[in-house]
Amino acid sequence: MLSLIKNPKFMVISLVPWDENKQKTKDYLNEATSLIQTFGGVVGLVVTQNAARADSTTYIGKGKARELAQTILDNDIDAVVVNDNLKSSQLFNLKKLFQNFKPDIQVWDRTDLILQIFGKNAQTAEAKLQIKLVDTRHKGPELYGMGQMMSQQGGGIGTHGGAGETNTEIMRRHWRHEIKNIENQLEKLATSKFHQMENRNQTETPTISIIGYTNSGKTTLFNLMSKKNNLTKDTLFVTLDSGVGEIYLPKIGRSVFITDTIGFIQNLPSETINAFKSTLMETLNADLLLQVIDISDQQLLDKIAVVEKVLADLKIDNKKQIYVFNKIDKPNGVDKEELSRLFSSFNPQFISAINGDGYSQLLDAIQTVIPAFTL
Ligand SMILES: Nc1nc2c(ncn2[C@@H]2O[C@H](COP(=O)(O)OP(=O)(O)O)[C@@H](O)[C@H]2O)c(=O)[nH]1
Ligand SMILES: [Mg+2]
Repeated sequence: MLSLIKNPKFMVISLVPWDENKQKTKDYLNEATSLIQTFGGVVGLVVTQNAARADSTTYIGKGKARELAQTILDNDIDAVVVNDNLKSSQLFNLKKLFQNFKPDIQVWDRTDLILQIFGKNAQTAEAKLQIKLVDTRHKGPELYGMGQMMSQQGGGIGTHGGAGETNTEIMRRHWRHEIKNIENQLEKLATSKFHQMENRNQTETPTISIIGYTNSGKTTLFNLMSKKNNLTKDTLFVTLDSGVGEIYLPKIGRSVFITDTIGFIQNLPSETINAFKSTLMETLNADLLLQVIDISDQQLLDKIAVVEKVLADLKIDNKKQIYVFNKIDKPNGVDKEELSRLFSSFNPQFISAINGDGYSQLLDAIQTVIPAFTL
């Protein structure tokens, strides 16, 4: 299994439609890189393919796929991420083609990558089941395709598909049964989970969770705060096992725990939203949320709205929050005065997690919030 390999090396494949603007493509690729790093992998190679539309059978076209299969071998790639949501037949065909060259190659689309990240972070039975449910649904048509293949092979000797149809039916039935089974287990778990979080002992060490979109700088801020500066941006094996730190706050004379979280993801595939919520939920048993926002991101208002919506859905929108506008060292940021005015009730802070600007003000802000809800 891939998660056992240290620093698995990834190839990212991205299809660039002719009419797509360059910045959008770049953002999407940056996000893929960030996601792969969150998984614990290294991006070894990025391949972009200009095409008007995706190939219906292999997504990138058979010729290109053969060429890339050789590239995979030459560069010792462990896993391929196609940075899009593919039809499961496209993914299946591409995987088969690559596996002819390298049998143990992993081939994921964007949904698979996201599920793999959730899978690494999920602790509770509920989150694990939610992930399994999406994964099973996502793979279903592929299993079904295998059934069809077997039916073609099995039905070859004058049986006109008799035995084969049975195979297909067995596969489908198994798939449906599996989904029903997971749904039943989830139903059993669904009771009172939201209330478990509320009974926190106020005398415990307070916890701060860093939330926000992928690539906003959560991990960079986490490293700055917890002084785990050995995890620089070049250290690519940043696992979330190391995602809990402790800092001492001198003005209030106490320590707090700080946790990094899986980030929000742009265009999260809709079928993964429950799995995401359930995985995120586990990390949000905190006294204070720091919402990190990339100030150079022109879509930042939309992204804040998505985060707030998810917090409201999870019924944790009553938590104390500080909005941390990050990357103020970048020249093209959104206007600070405007943001201060818009979000005055969220104690907005402006920092550069990379060079430390604004960090002491952020610490001051944290220390004015923390005592407000301890005994
Ligand atoms: N210019 C600039 N880049 C930053 C800053 N903070 C983070 N980054 C970069 O943004 C990218 C994503 O950072 P990361 O901490 O991994 O984001 P995460 O996905 O939210 O954990 C990395 O390339 C960082 O080096 C900052 O304050 N200024
Ligand atoms: Mg991160």
